[in-house]
Amino acid sequence: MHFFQRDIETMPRREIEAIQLERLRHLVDYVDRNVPFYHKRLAEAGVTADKIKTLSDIQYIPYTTKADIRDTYPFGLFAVDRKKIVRIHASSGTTGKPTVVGYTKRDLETWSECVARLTMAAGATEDDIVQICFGYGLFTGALGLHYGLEKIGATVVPSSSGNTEKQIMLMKDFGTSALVSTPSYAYYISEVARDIGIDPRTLNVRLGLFGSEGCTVELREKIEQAWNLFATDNYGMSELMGPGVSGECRERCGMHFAEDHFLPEIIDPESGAVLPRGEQGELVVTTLTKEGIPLLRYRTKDITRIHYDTCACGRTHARMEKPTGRSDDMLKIKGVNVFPSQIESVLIAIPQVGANYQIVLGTKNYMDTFEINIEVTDAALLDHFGELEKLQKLVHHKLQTVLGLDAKINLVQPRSLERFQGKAKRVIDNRVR
Ligand code: DLL
Repeated sequence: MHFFQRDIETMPRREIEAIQLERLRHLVDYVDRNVPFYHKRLAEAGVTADKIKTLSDIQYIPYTTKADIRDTYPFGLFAVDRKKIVRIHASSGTTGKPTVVGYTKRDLETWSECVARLTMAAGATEDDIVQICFGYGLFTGALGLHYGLEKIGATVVPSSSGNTEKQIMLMKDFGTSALVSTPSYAYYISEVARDIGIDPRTLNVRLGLFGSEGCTVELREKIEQAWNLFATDNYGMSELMGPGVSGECRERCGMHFAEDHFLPEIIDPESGAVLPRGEQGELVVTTLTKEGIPLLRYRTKDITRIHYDTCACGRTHARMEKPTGRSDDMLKIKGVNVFPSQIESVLIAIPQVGANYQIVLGTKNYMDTFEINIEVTDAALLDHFGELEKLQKLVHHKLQTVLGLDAKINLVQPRSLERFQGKAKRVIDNRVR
């Protein structure tokens, strides 16, 4: 069993909790002094660092939401001078603007340590050649795994996503032994390999480091059989850091939190009340050590449960179950976060189409398909092929700019989509996982 930081990862619970308390108190003071938004929030709630005497006193601190990050776009929640920020990442927001996060040099160091821990817990070593098939860019997945894996001494192949046949060629030629991707892309690569006459089991890939989207036990088994590999899951989100928040060890009985850096809580998503240990609810996380954009009690919207007993691997850090869903309407399509409201605001700004639309998601070759049916405002348009094609291209382009995703656009007759008495059901999710 390999550990990246054995002493920390196997530390007795009361020591973990002592570190968390000390860091929490420091954090409250830090954001109070450095982030005007938190200064105001904490003052309104009457919270100061010396009021935090035990970990449960965290309950007096108000929650932070994605809307708070959006309202302070782009750098309003940063706690350091912009000069100290050495990297920016971003993920989708609920409106056209992304959710922006910034890292100091120390944040990048912590990030790679957290990722190093989870990759070693999953079984990666310096002997591995690891192909990273996440898209490199503002998305945290690729660069996050990249630096963590370099830290453990693995050989990193930053092949990015797409161009699947080339990915397979590199795997074969380089002897890639571990694969970083979404679970659905991992399965898709195996299908393409078969199509071009290569049995993926004959490739050398023995370990899967999957994350960024959910994966059922059934899909995991399919992937393992297709590749003859050991599949592990890891969880994270851009606002908290990216990957590195939690990850599975070889026991695969939950994803170990990096509890010295992240303090998790579970709350009732409706009432906001903190739930007793072991209950299922929305995950709320406080970043204990971040300098660039520290967050107090961030509502992740992911629904899960946390276990605190020591794992058979020896790690004492709490384990979170695979999220079963979300308490908001965010969709993960082809690994990209999409809010229906983003689509709506694009469509509303185009006069030739109405605000009536329907998002249809499906599965083809184990990958997501993404179509949007949109009513045009003037039926006459449907008889003019040239005009229709122009409009289709315009809608496609505008959505691509905002979402970073290709959607198949179907323009349909006015009033042809279903109408709803109550809350509109705009998403039809036929995906099989
Ligand atoms: O997906 C960070 C990441 C990259 C994690 C690579 C692991 C590997 P975001 O794009 O901000 O960040 O999306 C965060 O994705 O709130 C969950 O809803 C979902 N998610 C992430 N990991 C998992 C997972 C990255 N292992 C959102 N299982 C989160 C289920 C996941 N859902």
